[in-house]
Amino acid sequence: MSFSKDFLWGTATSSFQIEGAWNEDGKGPSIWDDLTHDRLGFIDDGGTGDVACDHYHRFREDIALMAKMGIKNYRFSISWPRVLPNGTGEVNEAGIKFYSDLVDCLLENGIRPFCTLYHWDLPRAIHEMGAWSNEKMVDWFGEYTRLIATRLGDRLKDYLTINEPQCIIGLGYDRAEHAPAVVSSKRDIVRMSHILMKCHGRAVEILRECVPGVRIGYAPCGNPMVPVTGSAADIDAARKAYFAVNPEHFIWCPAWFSDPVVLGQYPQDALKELEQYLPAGWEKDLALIHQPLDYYAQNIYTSMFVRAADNAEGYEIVPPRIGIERTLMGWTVVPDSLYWGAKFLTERYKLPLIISENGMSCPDVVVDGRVQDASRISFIDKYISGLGRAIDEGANVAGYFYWSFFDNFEWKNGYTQRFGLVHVDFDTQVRTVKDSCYRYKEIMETNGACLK
Ligand code: GCO
Repeated sequence: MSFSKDFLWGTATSSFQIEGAWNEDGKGPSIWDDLTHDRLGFIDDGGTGDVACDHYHRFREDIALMAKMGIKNYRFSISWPRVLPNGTGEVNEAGIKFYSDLVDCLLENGIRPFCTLYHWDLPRAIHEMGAWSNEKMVDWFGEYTRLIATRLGDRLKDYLTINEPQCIIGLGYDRAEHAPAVVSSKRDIVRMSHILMKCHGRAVEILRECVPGVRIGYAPCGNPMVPVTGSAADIDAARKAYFAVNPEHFIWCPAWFSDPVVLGQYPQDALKELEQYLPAGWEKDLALIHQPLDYYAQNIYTSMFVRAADNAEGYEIVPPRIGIERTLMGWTVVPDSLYWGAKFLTERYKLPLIISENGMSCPDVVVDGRVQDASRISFIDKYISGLGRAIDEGANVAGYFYWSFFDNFEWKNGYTQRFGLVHVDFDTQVRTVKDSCYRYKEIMETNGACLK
């Protein structure tokens, strides 16, 4: 399999899911602190981010372990309220020092840092001022970005602006399954999406202004559509289904959040129904939203199946076959997800693609000091092989980041889901390297050749 020699093999995490130290050294509260503390019964096991993996205190050991396991690229996120406790204004120097030390430590260990600016831990103060509903959000996000760029940009060159806008807006303000867990009108949701994309654009402008040699991406999600057969008709149907914007589920359609950012226009099928909700003068914002990017990142875990159909859409969704393998989350294991995702996304967006998350949760247990997670090994092997095939057939893929380096706080599911390559005992904070981590090390070291 022909992964290029500078292919970016890595792992990913996010601040709220691993750091803990939720109120230490001047950090301000985030909407996830508030949700997990205030809404009894909301999180499956009552978990909070108060301690999580205690990474704030253990980052040096954690990074040493990463280095030992052959990780060369690491995607983490910055907690906005840790560096700006009130969202804007006064800077928390201790928070900046934490991320500065983290970046130094990564570089000393030969690991290239990739920073996600926003992975969901919004400062409470910003929430109270209206967040994505308020046009001023663009300035607040800009101020935060400028702080990171000016303080860390001498060493930190790789940035992803916003993680999964679909989940931020769709789970946070529509389905109310994630913080701040409020239900909003369709009009508000459309406007929030638009402001969010402006925040992305503003961040890109500021990063380019402040960080020499910067490389920037954007990390939406969107499960690919996989054709049920290799026929040209089914492949066309899958492509169509993947990028169609259904006005009822528009939030979850990849084109809704990616076409404006990468192509500079809203998808036509979306505008028909949704233009009425966009703020007046939305067209002139497209210049800000549509900034040049160095790569397009996408988080991909599973897929839906599609075939050609004789109906108005020209396609239909086919249920997964009975008995299909599933992760502990219940997500179907579809090894061709990365194959089709890579093909369709590079074809449409024409940017080097980074798979910024991919992985599976399993009911892992430590037995005699070992975690034998054969199903995760099989998952990684098959998904990465699919990615390799897409590359062999011409897809421009720059990297792959396994989610996640270690078990962590899985949002509404608390600590009931284990996605890590490294097991964490949440009573003792003992880390145990899983068998899959050794396998991934081998894949990275051989640049995919061991998959043959
Ligand atoms: C997301 C996030 C991660 C999750 C991971 C597993 O996709 O929800 O980016 O924070 O933990 O995807 O669900």
